[in-house]
Amino acid sequence: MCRVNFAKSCLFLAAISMSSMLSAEEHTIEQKDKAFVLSDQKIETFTVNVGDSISFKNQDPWFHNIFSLSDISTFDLGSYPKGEFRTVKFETPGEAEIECAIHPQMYLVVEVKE
Ligand SMILES: [Cu+2]
Repeated sequence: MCRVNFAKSCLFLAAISMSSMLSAEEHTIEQKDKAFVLSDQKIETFTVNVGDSISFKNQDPWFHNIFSLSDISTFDLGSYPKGEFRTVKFETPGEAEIECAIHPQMYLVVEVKE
């Protein structure tokens, strides 16, 4: 009986560690006061692992856009109002420069690690 329970716990622990290795993280960065903000702090760089995604959430009473012309990630997710967000998944290691077409002062470097 004890052995069966032991084997079950081992399987359980193995499943947990595998899922944590496989599951990519989902981060949220706010667009606030025309800046990229994390935990009420303005940030200019942010590091993620390959496979992670970032949701950019508009917290300002005006539209924001999100785009990147970087080698590792090229996209333009359009403009969106307060309360909405756009999600970007990073699948290539390197650096991505994230900008807002409406506010040129908004600039974030995402470092994607392998
Ligand atoms: Cu903006």
